[in-house]
Amino acid sequence: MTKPWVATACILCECNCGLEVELGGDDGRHLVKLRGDKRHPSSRGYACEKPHRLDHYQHGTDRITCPLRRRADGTFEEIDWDTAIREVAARLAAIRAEHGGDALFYYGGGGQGNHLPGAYATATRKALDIRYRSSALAQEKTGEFWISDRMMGSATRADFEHCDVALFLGKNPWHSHSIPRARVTLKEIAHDPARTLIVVDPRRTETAELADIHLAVKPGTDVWLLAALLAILLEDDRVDHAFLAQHVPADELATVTTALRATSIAEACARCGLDEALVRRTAQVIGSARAFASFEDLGVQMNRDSTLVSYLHRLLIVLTGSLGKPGTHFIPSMFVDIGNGESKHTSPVAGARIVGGLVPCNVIAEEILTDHPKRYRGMIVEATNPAHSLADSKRMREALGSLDTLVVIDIAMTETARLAHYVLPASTQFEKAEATFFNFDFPQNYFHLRRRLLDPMPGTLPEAEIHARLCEALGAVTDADYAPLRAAAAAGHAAYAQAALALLANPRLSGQAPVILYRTLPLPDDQREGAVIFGLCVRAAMQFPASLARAGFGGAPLAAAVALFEAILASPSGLIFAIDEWADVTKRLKTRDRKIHVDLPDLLAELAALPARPAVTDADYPFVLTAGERRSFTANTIIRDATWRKKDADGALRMNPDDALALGVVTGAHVQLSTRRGTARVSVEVSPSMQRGHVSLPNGHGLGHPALGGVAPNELTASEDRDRFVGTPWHKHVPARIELVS
Ligand SMILES: Nc1nc2c(c(=O)[nH]1)N[C@H]1C(S)=C(S)[C@@H](COP(=O)(O)OP(=O)(O)OC[C@H]3O[C@@H](n4cnc5c(=O)[nH]c(N)nc54)[C@H](O)[C@@H]3O)O[C@H]1N2
Ligand SMILES: Nc1nc2c(c(=O)[nH]1)N[C@H]1C(S)=C(S)[C@@H](COP(=O)(O)OP(=O)(O)OC[C@H]3O[C@@H](n4cnc5c(=O)[nH]c(N)nc54)[C@H](O)[C@@H]3O)O[C@H]1N2
Ligand code: SF4
Ligand SMILES: [Mo]
Repeated sequence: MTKPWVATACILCECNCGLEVELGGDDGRHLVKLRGDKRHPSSRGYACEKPHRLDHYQHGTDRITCPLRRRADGTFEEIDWDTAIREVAARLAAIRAEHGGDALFYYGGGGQGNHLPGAYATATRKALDIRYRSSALAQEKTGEFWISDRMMGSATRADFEHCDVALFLGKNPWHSHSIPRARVTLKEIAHDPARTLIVVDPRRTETAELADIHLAVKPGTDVWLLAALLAILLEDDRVDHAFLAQHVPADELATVTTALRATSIAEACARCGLDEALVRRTAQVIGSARAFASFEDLGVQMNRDSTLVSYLHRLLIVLTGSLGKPGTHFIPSMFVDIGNGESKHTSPVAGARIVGGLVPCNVIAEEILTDHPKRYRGMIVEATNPAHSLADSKRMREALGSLDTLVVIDIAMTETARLAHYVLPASTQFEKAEATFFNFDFPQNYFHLRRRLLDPMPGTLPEAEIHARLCEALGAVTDADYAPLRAAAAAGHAAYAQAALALLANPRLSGQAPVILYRTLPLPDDQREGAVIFGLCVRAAMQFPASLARAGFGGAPLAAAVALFEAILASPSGLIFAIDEWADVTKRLKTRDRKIHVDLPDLLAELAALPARPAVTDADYPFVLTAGERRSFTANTIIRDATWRKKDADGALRMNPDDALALGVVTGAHVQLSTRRGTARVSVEVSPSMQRGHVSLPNGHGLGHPALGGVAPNELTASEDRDRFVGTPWHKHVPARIELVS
């Protein structure tokens, strides 16, 4: 029995490309055929090779279908939902009663395509007075966000479709995507003689193969390349004076210019292993671009000097005036500000800088494994697998295992769930309404509320329901609180909106808004979990009225919000919710004086100290391991079943041919790979794409019990190997040793 094509989205990377699915199989619950959805406003029919095997997610291994409670001997017993909710609420409330909400920690909230759980979890956090939290963003993007916030008051994204010069810094979008329709856009830039594609990557990646200029830096030395590029731009006077005069305070510009000119260009090029003439040509191309778009990602953000690199990269954008013009950088209208880089607090035990409300992932274990009175004692982990994905799995396991109470909300029995006191089984992303908040398009931005394709697997619940039950069990919200809105709902969305605004003005209830909306807003079953979006529509209508109006949602804020919400419900493939104007980008700078602040003294001091710093070398660990590369069939740990991979099932260690020859190994041979933190047996893939001395392992492998398919990369990483400003890990630069196995 087959059904007609239905609209949904891919959940394997942050692009969330629109898909159409044909359901079938014996029970009608299999994702039998998938294709790109032409009606999706962002992906417009595009899809890569991965979603065709999405049924491996829906029918994944290790699926859990009953709440589990850990017994004293470490095994699990099945319990009913009422018991699970009651006991979880009681145990977390007891920790709060004794030690305060600061002793509870929330981690996660969503992966690549499922961000509604995080929105509902805000109610649970509020109900438990949880202040400290984090997510995977705090092991990748917080450096960039912090720098962007200090310089511009906001994070930016770039318009690769319309640029003439594109720069990818430590990023391989051919495989990792992160920009809409990545392969189409990359090929367009590469094949147009008037446009230039620049890739900075030690490896000759698939993207680098397409590039006009591939800068194969020595691993971990991007900071030198950026310093050189900036110094050359200034020397050649290829900066955008008009832009700078308008947006950058003159005294700050003078300070920064002086600091950047101090770099010895020849020395910097030597340090990053590049020919000075090539670097000069690159600076010239960037400096004379009509529209320069750039993207830094994990190759630099999970590497040495990551925050300094983010700063220098941002200076490159600012000095070339690459903001607020088509083909350059922009600040999108967003439902949820994903790029928040504010930093006002530090973590309670390690004193680590909290950026955008997120405690650095690399200090979480430290915040638990201590007898410090402010340590975290209870934790909720939702839609993420920190025992596998965060640095130093051994230490992470020890930390998670030592908590008084660990609650995991996941669809599968993950490495983290195995350490939990309670495991709450969630419905998959095709068994509930879902959405992504990774909507970064410009000037037209989109939103897509995906409808439920399948009924929840019996025994599982969508997170919205889990959080509602937890908040009710905690007494944060009651049936009596719902009554006025249930009454108003009968009179339609406009009356409901009025009543909701009045009710949520009550400070006791405002924090419960997601749960209250979920419990009182009548929605079709296949969109129920979309209730929280109603609140976000109201916020967007207040924040971006002109952008919404241009997309057809004008008028008084409440009326605009209702119209937008109804349009979202009526658009199964997503819709354009905001239309912006390039001229408004610089008006969105959220610094107090709306200027761009380039003078960051702490980072300039770091830059000045570079030349005196010796290069990192370690005779015992002569290789640099990139632990966690994106490849054709990797998707973080979203699919736990290794058989979904059509290629590279055991996640080979890539190695340069000369290194392989020196070691006497060939493709398929096994070697022992050791770091200061761990050892693994890996198979080798000899690859001319690698530099000598540089080896790489894929991300997301080594799942399951016993591990299937490859090495879990974080068995090899250490939590203290991290950036000194924001604590992001150095996963792309792990000193390693390789030995033969008999
Ligand atoms: N197929 C696939 N796509 C994904 C994901 C996935 O798991 N699989 N995950 C998604 C997620 S969560 C993210 S955050 C993004 C990440 O996307 P990317 O950052 O593009 O992913 P990576 O492959 O981890 O790292 C990018 C590049 O960094 C390079 N690199 C290593 N060392 C250095 C260095 O010293 N300098 C420079 N300049 N480069 C270096 C590597 O060779 C690699 O090509 O991908 C997303 N897309
Ligand atoms: N060494 C090394 N480590 C890395 C990286 C690296 O490059 N190198 N990359 C890092 C990066 S950039 C990222 S973003 C992280 C990602 O790592 P994590 O933050 O751990 O995220 P995912 O792998 O996406 O985890 C998804 C989890 O959500 C569960 N899940 C799927 N659907 C649902 C659902 O609908 N509801 C619920 N409740 N759960 C669901 C899955 O079963 C899985 O356990 O990994 C990081 N770890
Ligand atoms: S680019 Fe990302 S979201 Fe789009 S189809 Fe590929 S994996 Fe899925
Ligand atoms: Mo990520």
